[in-house]
Amino acid sequence: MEAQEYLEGPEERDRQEELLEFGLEAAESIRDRKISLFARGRRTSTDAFLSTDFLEDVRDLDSQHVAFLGAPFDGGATYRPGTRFGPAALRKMSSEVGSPYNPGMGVNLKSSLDMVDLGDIRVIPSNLEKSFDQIAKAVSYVAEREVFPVVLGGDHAIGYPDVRGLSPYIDGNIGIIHLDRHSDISEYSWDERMHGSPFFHATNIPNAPPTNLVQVGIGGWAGGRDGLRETRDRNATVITVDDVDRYGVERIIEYALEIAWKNTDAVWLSFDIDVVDPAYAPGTGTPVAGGLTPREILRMLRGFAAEGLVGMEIVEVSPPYDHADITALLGAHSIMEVLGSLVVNGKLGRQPETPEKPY
Ligand SMILES: [Mn+2]
Repeated sequence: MEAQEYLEGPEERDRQEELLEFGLEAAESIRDRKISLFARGRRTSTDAFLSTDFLEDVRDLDSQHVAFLGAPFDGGATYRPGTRFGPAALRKMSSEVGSPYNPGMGVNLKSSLDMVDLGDIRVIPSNLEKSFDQIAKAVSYVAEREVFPVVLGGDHAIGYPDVRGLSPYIDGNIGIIHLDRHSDISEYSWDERMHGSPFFHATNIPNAPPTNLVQVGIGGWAGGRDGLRETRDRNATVITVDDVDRYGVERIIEYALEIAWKNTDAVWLSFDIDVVDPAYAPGTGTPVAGGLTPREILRMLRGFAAEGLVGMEIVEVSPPYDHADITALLGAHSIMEVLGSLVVNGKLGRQPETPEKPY
């Protein structure tokens, strides 16, 4: 008890107050006001995404092009958890193996984009709704500053607060391109707004109409009937893996963009890694055989980003089920593919002088 007196002296308390200011004030529903919006001091990842700068004082977010923010939350998983370690694995693989340069696309992300990593949002592991409040507030903070958010999940429950945080900062309507083997549009799973339910609640937001929701990759021996019924009743669009086989990736890109952009001012990308076949992406909680290949998904991501996006999330990367980090690697490269396409197509950052345009 004596030791505690000097170990937690005024200096320590000043530091705690400073970190609270750096990490911003938490959402209103958080009772303990010593909890900040972004985790400070206690880092959950050793590297910032793509070895970018870690922004310790979140108040310094200003005119950067891109902000990476982790949502290490897996309280929405109905069965196999582990995605709380997703942000750390994505950061690690992007920093250790990823290069910001892609000669095929003719882009160097580091010279074309000012990127920062805000670290992780302080989620409340046992409480979906409080975590939603924190995540929505964090995304709002980024969107308000017109910075492109890349949210590193976490399970797909975060899909709802991500759109909720974004929606007030879009003048008109938002379209959603949702890549997934599961439709994730039931009102509840196990009586709560878990990872099978984000798009029910997201498309209840007035400026995120379900008619602009396009779900790509749905199918296989997964998911409930409720979800598909909701999709049908709400006039959302489902494109199956069989559709991709039948019409080809190029036609699917065109069709999805047409739906997402119909009378909207912005499009949000929600990428569930389980849309990729478990042979390539085993590190996920709810794998389904017969998914897309990495080549198909990377081409699709380039195509979707070519028309511009307002932000993206990557969800369901679950390192405890991964092998040789291949799922996290694919996740990291997917994000880079989106950013590269946004740059070469003049939608974000500074274009290279002689851009190659695969799209
Ligand atoms: Mn899924």
